[in-house]
Amino acid sequence: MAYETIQVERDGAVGVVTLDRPKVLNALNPQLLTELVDALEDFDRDPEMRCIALLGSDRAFAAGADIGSMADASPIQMLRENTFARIERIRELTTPVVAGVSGFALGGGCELAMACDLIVASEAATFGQPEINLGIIPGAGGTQRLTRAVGKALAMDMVLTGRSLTATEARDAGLVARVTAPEAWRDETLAVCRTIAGKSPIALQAARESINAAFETTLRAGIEQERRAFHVLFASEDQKEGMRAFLDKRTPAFTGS
Ligand code: CO8
Repeated sequence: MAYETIQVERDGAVGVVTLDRPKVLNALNPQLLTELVDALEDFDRDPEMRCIALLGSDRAFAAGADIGSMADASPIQMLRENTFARIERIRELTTPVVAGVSGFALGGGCELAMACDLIVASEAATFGQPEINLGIIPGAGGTQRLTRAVGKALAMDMVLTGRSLTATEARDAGLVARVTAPEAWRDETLAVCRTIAGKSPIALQAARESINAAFETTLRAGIEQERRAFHVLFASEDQKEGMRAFLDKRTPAFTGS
């Protein structure tokens, strides 16, 4: 498939999607969001793809929704196009998605990164929800995912004042999983993806669903869901392989069956 706003490549069992609108710091317009979701869903349908890396450039992961394409929109147009709901499709993928962030992750860019399973960031990354400066609020999950990640005090500070966090601040606050040297963010993101790609895809799916449930249900219901998922994994060949390999002192070869 030929895309105009993203680049797509394969690195073994890792699908790599790179946002590619450099002139506007990867601002997210409807075309980019459509192409991005199409590419992610294509990788997700391919059983050989075990993990997906979502990357920007050194200068910007994404500086937010494309302000030029929204400035004169009417509420009905926004409602009908519902463009930003597309990033919720990431949540429905069965393949894990790791965001690799360098430079700006602002507004919709920060929301897109937060919609991924985890974030690897360059020391030179900044995370923020500056929508308040435009007379709007985050509209793609920012008030929800940011608050769950960093807590009310910091979320209020960021969303009400528009101030950004450095990568280290974002990691310390629980938004970012790993911080790398400025030149290492892409390699580290791909290394994390390759590690994930070597695990059982069935166990990965169960793990993601269970962790996501922690944000969407009660503790008791989440623990019950986790336990059911844990029990079901004993129906998989990968569970037998994983435990046999441990006992045989060899590396397991997971097949996804
Ligand atoms: N939209 C459109 N164009 C943009 C955007 C954007 N969000 N961000 C940067 N650009 C463009 C600039 O207009 C500029 O274009 P040109 O060269 O033609 O003038 C080019 O990118 C380079 O930008 P700057 O010259 O401004 O570069 P600086 O290094 O001086 O500044 C900043 C970089 C700080 C990132 C600055 O560009 C900026 O503040 N950008 C806007 C950030 C922002 O407000 N983001 C929030 C947007 S609203 C939003 O995201 C709502 C979310 C709704 C849900 C979205 C779900 C996907």
